[in-house]
This record gives sequence, C-alpha cells and structure tokens, in this order.
Amino acid sequence: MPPSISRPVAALIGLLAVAAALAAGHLVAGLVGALDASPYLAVGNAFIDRTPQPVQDVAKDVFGLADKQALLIGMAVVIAGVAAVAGLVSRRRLLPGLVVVAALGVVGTLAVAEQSAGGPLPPFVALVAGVATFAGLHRPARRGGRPHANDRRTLLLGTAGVAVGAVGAGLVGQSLGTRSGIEQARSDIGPLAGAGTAAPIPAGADFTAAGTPPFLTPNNEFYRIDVSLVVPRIRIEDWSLRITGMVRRELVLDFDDLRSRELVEHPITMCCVSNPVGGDLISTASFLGVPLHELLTEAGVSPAATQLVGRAVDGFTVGTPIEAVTDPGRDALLAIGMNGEPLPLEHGFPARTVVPGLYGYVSGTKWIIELEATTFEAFNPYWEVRGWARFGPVHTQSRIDAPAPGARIPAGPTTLAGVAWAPHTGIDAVQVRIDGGSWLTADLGAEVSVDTWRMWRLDADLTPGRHLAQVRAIDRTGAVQTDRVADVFPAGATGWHTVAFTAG
Ligand SMILES: Nc1nc2c(c(=O)[nH]1)N[C@H]1C(S)=C(S)[C@@H](COP(=O)(O)O)O[C@H]1N2
Ligand SMILES: [Mo]
Repeated sequence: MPPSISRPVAALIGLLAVAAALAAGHLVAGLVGALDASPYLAVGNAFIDRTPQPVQDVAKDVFGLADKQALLIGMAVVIAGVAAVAGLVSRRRLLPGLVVVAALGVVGTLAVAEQSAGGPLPPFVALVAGVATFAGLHRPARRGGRPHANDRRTLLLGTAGVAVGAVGAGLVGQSLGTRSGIEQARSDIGPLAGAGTAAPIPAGADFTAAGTPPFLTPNNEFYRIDVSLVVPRIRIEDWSLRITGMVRRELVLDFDDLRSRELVEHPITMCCVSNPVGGDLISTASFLGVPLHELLTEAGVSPAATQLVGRAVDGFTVGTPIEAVTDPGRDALLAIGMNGEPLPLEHGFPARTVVPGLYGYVSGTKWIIELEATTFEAFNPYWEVRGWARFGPVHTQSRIDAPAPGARIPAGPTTLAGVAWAPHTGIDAVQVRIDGGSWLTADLGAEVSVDTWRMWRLDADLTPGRHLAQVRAIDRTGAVQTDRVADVFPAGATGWHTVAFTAG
C-alpha cells in the first residue's frame, strides 16, 4: 500500500491547486485585457444568467446592492469545498483528485467560452496551473511520511510558494484588468459642449435640511444595476454605435460624431423596476446627449417598427416601445454626459440611452453598441426572457425619508419629508396621513420638469408615543397613487410607503 497523505495536508493541496488555477486564470485575463475571461468571474456571470428570478429576488432582499460580493464569496466557499474534496480523494493515488481539478478546469473553460470574447488562453492556463500544482505538491506530500526528509522541505516550500504566488498573480491580474488607461481617456475628454445648458435647478427643488436627498444625485451615489460582475471598459477609439434593422439607412456613429453634434442637457429621474416601495433604486441626474428621435429620423425608421432594441458589450439587451424614442416631445437621449462629466464607467461609458418615464431595464442601455429598430414579436430582451414585464412604465410612487423607519424623534413640532415621482407625467400633489387620520396636503418642492422627481415636506405636531405615517402621490392627470400592494416582480412595486416611528 502506498503511504497515505494526512487529511489536512491532502485538503490543503487541493485548495492550493485550485487557488493557483484561478489566480493564473485571473492573471492571464488581466494580461489579455479581458477580465471577464477570468474563469472565476466567468463562472459567476454564468451563474447569474441561470439564477431563477425568485432566487435573485431573495438575494437582493438579503444582500441588497452587495449581492455581487455575496455571490463571489459564496462561490469561493463552494469551490473551496470541491477543492478540498479533490485533495481528500487523492490521499493515496494522484489520479482521482487530478480528475476533480481538471473537471473544475473544464467548467471554467466552458463558462469563459460562454461569457467572454477574451479567448481560451486564461482558462487554459488556469487548467494547466491547477493540474501541475496538484501533481507537483502531491508527489512530495505522498513521500513526506517516509525517510526522505527533503520531501517535507519541498512540500513546505512548495505550499508556501504556491500560496504567495497565487495571491500575487490574482492581484496583478486584477490591477492589469482594471488599469487599461480608460479613466485617463475619460478625463482627457474634457468639457463637453452643451454641458450646463439645462435650466438651473431652482433653490427649493429639494428639502435636504428636512431629510430629502439632493435634487441631483451625485454620480458616485447614483444607484447602479449591472448584470455583469465586471464593469465593461470600452476604449473610445474602439467604440462605435450602429443603428440597424428596420431603417432606410444604417448609421454608424463614433464618439467624435456624437460629441460634435448639438448636445442637449436634461435632468431625468431614473428608476429600477426592482425598487421596492420605500426603496432607493431611484436617482436623478442631468444627462447630456443627442436626442434619440433625431438619430432615428436620420436613419429613417420604418413605421412598421414597434420596438427599439439596445445591445451592450456585456450581452445585456433592452427593448423600448418605439413611440417613446421617436416622440420629439419626450427627451429620450443617447447620453454621453452625466452631471457635467463624461458618463462614469459604471453608468455606461462612453454612451448609454436614457428615456424618461420607463424603468431602466426597458430604456437605459449602458455601454451601448447597437440600436436595432424591430418588432416586439421579433426579439425578447434580457429581463423579459426572465419573466419581467414587456412594458415598463414607472409607477407613480412616493417615499417617506424622514422620519426613518423605527426612528425615535422628539415629540412636538416636526417636519416629515420625502420624494414623489410620476416620471413623464408629473406630480401635482402629495398627501400624508398620520395614524390613519385624514390626508394632509404636503408642501411640494419647485418643479424642475415632468421627467423628474419632486420633493415634499409636511409640518406636524406629534404626541408622545408610536406613530405610523403614510404617503401617497397624485399625478398630473389627477390619478391617485394606488394602494394596491404589488411586488417588484414582474412590473414594479406599488402600494403606499408606511413608516412606523416613535415620538417622545
Ligand atoms: N449594459 C447594461 N445596461 C443596463 C443594465 C446592465 O446590467 N447592463 N442594467 C439595466 C437596469 S436593470 C437599470 S435599472 C439601469 C440602471 O442604470 P444605472 O446603473 O446607471 O443606474 O441600467 C440598465 N441598463
Ligand atoms: Mo433595473
């Protein structure tokens, strides 16, 4: 019988082999400038694509915007478990564990092939590194119990070397993959003509002193929803946008074509369909860009087209009702600027679409590379394939920001405050009631446009004790925000935001 490797050492060998593989893959992905070809990230992205909607909802509820980090950590735990098993099944013979390590390598290779255009080199190097490390550590470990004192030393140095090397390779890959000079290129763009031409936001458009958010959301606080684990990094010189499909002539536009056009600037409130009642997946920015209707008129969209499909480099697709983007009365933009700067990388650099009044998943293609005029029958976009509604008008909604849920505030005079929105319709009134009493009319912030949110505040005199505040909005058509409670899936949440707090 060959000597058997102790359990802890066997598990450690499995772990180190897989860590070396993933680190090597990450390093090569960084070297080839396609971090999404890192086997670890590609497996994560493949997993996201296959996660059923209810599971995604639970993940969002539990982890909120840290759901991506939670996924990466969860994957690490599972992979570590499989890696330890690879070691443990090879305590006597090399082959069984080697097969497990190679199988992980194959999974990584398939995931990269599906998720990335970065080519097979990163997962191939990962597979080779994993198998070689496993075999390389297994040999001295197996003989370590025997009189060859050298083998113990070899094993010790080998494990330490692999551990240090893996951490180093992973870090270098990460920094290479995220370096690539794109931030520099973005800041080199300089001021965009037309930035600052939107009417100034009037004082009194927000009530930050009473607890509302600022009217314009700073770019680094603007909510973010990405399907991919890797923020796409597009070099401007490689980028162009094609307008295709049911058009008289296809257009191809590069960044200089766009920035040399007449750019318009509009503050627009964007909202995610996954925003729960009372949630904060809603933000407002001043977007700068080319009106979509101009581009579509130039391309000559066929009257038979019903859907405009946006395609992005991350594989994401968006389907927008064509009338929302051909209507000159709706400020739908192909945006290249946000709050006076070029679009941040996270928000779609170098260009994205923004359409007032529609949830982001049916209107806002970030990192866009193609707009195709087509029909609803001909194409089903990313989230619609996963069961979300075909049309995504933003529901009229309102939120209480102060007091916060569960807050304890002094009894007596106080000011309640929050926001309301009915994008592309406008807010006419906000009403608040306390402890089920009669509806009181709140003061409204100055209106900036029908396409943006509107802040509200209400002075109240609170008796000591527990209280319940509720809010509802009334839109420009006179419609009162519905009290019917609906979940975010499949068409966006509805219902009145209710906050319990204590005074005294
Ligand atoms: N390419 C691409 N575009 C995308 C997404 C994405 O994951 N990839 N997410 C969409 C969703 S669901 C929303 S709500 C908005 C969010 O835009 P933001 O991250 O700039 O707030 O972008 C939309 N456009
Ligand atoms: Mo979204």
